[in-house]
Amino acid sequence: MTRQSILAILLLGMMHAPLPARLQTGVLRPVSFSKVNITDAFWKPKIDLVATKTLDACIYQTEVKTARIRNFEKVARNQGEKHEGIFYDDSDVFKALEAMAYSLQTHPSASLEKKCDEWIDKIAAAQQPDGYLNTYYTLTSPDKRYSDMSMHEDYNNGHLIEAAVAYYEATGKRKLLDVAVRWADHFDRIFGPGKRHWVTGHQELELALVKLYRTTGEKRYLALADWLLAERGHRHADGYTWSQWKDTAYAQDLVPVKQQREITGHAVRAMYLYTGAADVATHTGDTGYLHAMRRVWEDVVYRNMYITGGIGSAGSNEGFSTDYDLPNEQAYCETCASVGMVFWNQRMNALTRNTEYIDVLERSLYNGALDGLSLSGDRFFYGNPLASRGQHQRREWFGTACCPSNIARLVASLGNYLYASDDDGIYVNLFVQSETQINMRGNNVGIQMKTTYPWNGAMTLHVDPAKPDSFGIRIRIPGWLNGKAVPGGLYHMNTANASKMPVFLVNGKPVSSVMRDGYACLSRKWMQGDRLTWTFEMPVQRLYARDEIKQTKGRTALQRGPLVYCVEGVDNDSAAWNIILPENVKFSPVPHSILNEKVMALRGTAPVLVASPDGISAKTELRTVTAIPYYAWANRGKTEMQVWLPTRIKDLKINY
Ligand code: FUB
Ligand code: ZN
Repeated sequence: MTRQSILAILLLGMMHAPLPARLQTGVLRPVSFSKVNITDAFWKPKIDLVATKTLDACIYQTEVKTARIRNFEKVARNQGEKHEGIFYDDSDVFKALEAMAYSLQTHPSASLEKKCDEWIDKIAAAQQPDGYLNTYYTLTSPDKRYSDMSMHEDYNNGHLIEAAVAYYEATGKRKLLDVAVRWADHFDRIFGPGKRHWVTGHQELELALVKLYRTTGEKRYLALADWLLAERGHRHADGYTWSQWKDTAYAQDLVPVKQQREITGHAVRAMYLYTGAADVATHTGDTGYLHAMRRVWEDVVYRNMYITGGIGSAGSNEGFSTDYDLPNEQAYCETCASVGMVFWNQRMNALTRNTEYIDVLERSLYNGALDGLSLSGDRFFYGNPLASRGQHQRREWFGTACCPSNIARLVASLGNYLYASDDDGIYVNLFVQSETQINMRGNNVGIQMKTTYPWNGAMTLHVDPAKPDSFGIRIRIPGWLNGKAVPGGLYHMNTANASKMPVFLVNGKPVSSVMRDGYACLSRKWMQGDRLTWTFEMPVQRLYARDEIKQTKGRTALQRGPLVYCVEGVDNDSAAWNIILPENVKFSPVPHSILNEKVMALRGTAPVLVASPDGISAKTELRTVTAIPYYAWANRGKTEMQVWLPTRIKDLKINY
């Protein structure tokens, strides 16, 4: 029996599971970004910016301003020099390398490749004869290796593996891959069934090992990833100092992964864990992970996610607190956590073919994650609050610098998230102007998407099979189009009951489609040069939150297409906390510039609380209010900002 058919049987066995998705055989195959040429007016400049600015910033910080690269040099010199920085700083080197590798595929650059090779030589020189690699322990206390599961030795090298795979794919050069393989083999010799337990204090290695398995074909890596997942929830970490958190929920070690029902603890750890579990399930067909992940996903999306797709409201654990506790000004919403949402939701979509996951992915991508990167490309947000009195500012770097290279690698590899395929058809998940070729059962199909999304919903998809062929094109119908802000209804839209299904035209003639799990499926014999067109209406939508979220009570937010909006003082007479949006205030899209970024702002006339000339009382006065896409705030100096605005004067609270 083939792996495919085993997976088919396992998945069919889940037909009675409480999963809304229709489970089918196999999993979707996302089209790799290396096969997608993005020409999009929104994303292409951002991908270019990462190549020209963000990576330079990462390189400068990694090798000049901080000792991250110097630590590797010190290990290689072996002169008893001191480690500088934090024990997980190696991971930032690897994550930057991964982003550089992705960028090399879309922006070949001899100097960038030379820089990568230089770093790789230094990394390789720091690897110990037995394969061990970690600058902190090697310089500080080599005798304490693997004595504390919270110390990120495996997390760091998970990022090594991801970088190695990316660089090998970009250049065909094996040196870093060989380092990664040596480390993985070394780890595999020590940990595993019948060997030592390892309950990582920061998940990441699991998903990395699946990548290593895919690249090398070595099944041991997949088995090791599966074993690492199975280690959780059995108190194997007792006696190890990683229980510094005491609360084992922090690193999702409270119960075995397959029994998990609730989201707990540190948000980035959780996202990497579930991404790894989905990757393992993709290859093993283990439905236990899928069931658990659906339950946990519902807990995230139905009760614990911001309207921006950001997650992890509390700074104390960089993660989740209690259900519906979603403060705005104090929102933690780490950039890495939104990046993790993109990773995890893509895998869930591939496993289930359900667009709910892409709706969430799109929300996190365009809002919570993209907000982490400045319009200049060289300033970053670590946390992404939904309200500010002007105290927040993007920064050049951070002591814990996980976010800059994370957003860089996501944007550099954006093409990964647009298209997917299976044996029956092609899936269009995100709407980004681009071209690709997809192999449909041996027939090469050229795909070209034309759009100015997210500003406008008009779409043209050129479908160009090498030979006329029957297959499906499945277009994701975004949830927001039909007034469904988020799956589960944590937020709802004023257009909740309106159905805005677009009319699909092939070569100008209407064609019928069938809705399945959020996709409009168009099955037909596609001919060379076929042109599929449709338009998503993009009204300005008002959003409201469930009453359980006390911080958004009596408030409303604005969204258009996939973009969540905010009001920023710089566009509104220096203030954003005095604006009221009663139901009757209408907003219209207007072209607007934020530095060099051309956006559609939303403009309306709304009551604004202003002080009387006597300075004692205040009154409302109607003023023009401008809202901008949330991702673009905090690029023009320190200024007030709010995503959620009160609908009545009594809700103009100072604290929320
Ligand atoms: O622990 C490494 C990284 O630092 C985590 O992923 C981030 O959340 C930050 O805590
Ligand atoms: Zn981070």
